[in-house]
Amino acid sequence: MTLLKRVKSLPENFVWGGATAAYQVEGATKVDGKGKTMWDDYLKKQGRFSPDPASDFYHLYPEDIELAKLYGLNAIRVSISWSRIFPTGSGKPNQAGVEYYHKLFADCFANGIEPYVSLHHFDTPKTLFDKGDWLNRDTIDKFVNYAKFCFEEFTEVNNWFTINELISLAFSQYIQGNFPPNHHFDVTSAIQAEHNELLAHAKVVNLFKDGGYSGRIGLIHVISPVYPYPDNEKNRHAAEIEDAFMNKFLLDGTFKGEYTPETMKLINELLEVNDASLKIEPGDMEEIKKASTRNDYFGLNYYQPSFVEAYEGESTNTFNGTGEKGTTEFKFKGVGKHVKKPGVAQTDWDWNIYPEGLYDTLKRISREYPNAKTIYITENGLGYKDKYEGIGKIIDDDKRIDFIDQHVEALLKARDEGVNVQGYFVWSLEDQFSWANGYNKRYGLFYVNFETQAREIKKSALWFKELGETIKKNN
Ligand code: BGP
Repeated sequence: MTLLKRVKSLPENFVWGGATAAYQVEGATKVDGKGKTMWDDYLKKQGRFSPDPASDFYHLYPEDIELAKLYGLNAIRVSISWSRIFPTGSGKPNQAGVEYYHKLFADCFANGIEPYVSLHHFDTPKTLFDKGDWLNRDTIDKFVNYAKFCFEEFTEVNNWFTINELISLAFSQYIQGNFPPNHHFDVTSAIQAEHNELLAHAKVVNLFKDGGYSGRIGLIHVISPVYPYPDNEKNRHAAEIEDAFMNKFLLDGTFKGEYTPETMKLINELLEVNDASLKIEPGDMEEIKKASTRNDYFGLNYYQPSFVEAYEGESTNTFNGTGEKGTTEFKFKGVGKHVKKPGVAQTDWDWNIYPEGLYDTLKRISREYPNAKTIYITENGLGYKDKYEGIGKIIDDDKRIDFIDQHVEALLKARDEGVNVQGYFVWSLEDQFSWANGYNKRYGLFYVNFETQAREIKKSALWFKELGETIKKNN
C-alpha cells in the first residue's frame, strides 16, 4: 500500500535530506573539552529545560545516520559547534572536537549520506557572546579564523554554509526577546547584528574563494513572506516594511552586494520611528559586494508567512514557547501587527501553515536574485506534539506527511516553472531540542524518547522513504 498522496515522484538526482543543528541534537555539552555556548548558563538560569542530553547525537550519530540511510535519505544537514573546536572561540584547537567531526563525516560518507555543514547555527561561544556576540566586530574576525581552520582541516566536506538564519538570530535576540540576551524591540542592535553577520559571511566566502578551497559555499536565510491583511494600501506598506526588515535587507546584501535604495528607504522609515540607527564602516560594502556573486548556492529555510496589518501603537509581543494555541502576540511600532488570516490553519505554536508562501518565495528569489543560483530548501517542517505509542510502535503523524507533501508539491511547481531548486531537507531528521520551546515541539522523522534515547519510527519516515526511492541517479 502506498503512502504517497499529492507528490508521486522526485526529480533525478534530487537531494533528499534531513536537517539538524549541533546544539539541538548533540547533547554532551560538557564533554571532551567543549566550551560553553551562549546558551549553557542562560538555560540553566532559566530552568525550563536542559540542552543535555538532547538527542545524544554526539554518541548516537551512527544509529541516526543508519536510520537516515534506511529511510531513503541521501543527505544530512549538520553544524559544527564552534566551541567544540575552539572552546573560547579562538586559540588552540581542541583535538577531541576535531576528531568527533571527522568521525561523523566519515560515517556519513560510509552510508552514502552527503553532509551539508554549517559553521554557525545559533551557538556563538560564550566568551564571544559575553563581549557582544555579532555586535562586536571582533567576533567577525574570530569567525573568519575558525572558518579558515575548518576549511583546512575538514577537506572531506564538499558543501559548506557559513551562517544559519542570520535574521532569526538577530530577531530572536533583539526584537522578540526569546533568545539571550532577551532584548525586546532593540531595533539598533537587531539591524546591526544583521549587517555584521552578513559581513562575516561575506568575509568567509571571499576567504574560501580566494583560498581556492574545493567544494561549494553559501549561506542560509529563512524567508518569511509578508502578506497584507486585509489587503489595502496602508497594510501593503506595513507588509513592505516588515519584508524589508525580515527578508529584503539580507537578500539584497547577500545577492546584490548592496542594500538597494528601495530597501533602505523602508529600513530608514523603520529606524526613524524606532529611534534606531545602523553603522556601516568603510570597506564593509566592498567586501559584501565582492562576495555577492561568489555564493555557489543558496540555502532557503521556509516555515511560514506573516499576515500584517498597519500598526501605530507601541511595540509589544508575547512569544508562544509552550504550544498553547492562540497565545502569540506581535505588534511592532511603525511596522505592523501580526493578524490571523481566516482560512489559514495554524500549528499549536501559532505558525501559519501556508505552502503557497514557499512557491511565492521561490518565484521571487529566482526573479529578483539571480545570483542565488542553485537553491536548496534547507529547512521546512511541522512542529507537532507527537504521541508516543510504545517501544517498536509506529507513530502516526499524518499531519506532518500532509505538511511536507504540500510544501514539496509547491517546490516542484516552482521548479517546473524554471526555478532551480535541487533539494529539500526536512526539519528535522529526528526530534531534537528546540531553543525556546524545549522538548515537546517535535519535528523529526524519527521520534526520540528523551528519557531512554530510544528512536522510534514515525509514519512520515516511511513516507519519506517511499518518495526517496523514486529518485533516479545518473551520476
Ligand atoms: C529554525 C532554526 C532551527 C529550528 C527551527 C524550528 O529557525 O534554524 O534551529 O529550531 O527553526 O524552530 P523552533 O525550534 O523554534 O520551532
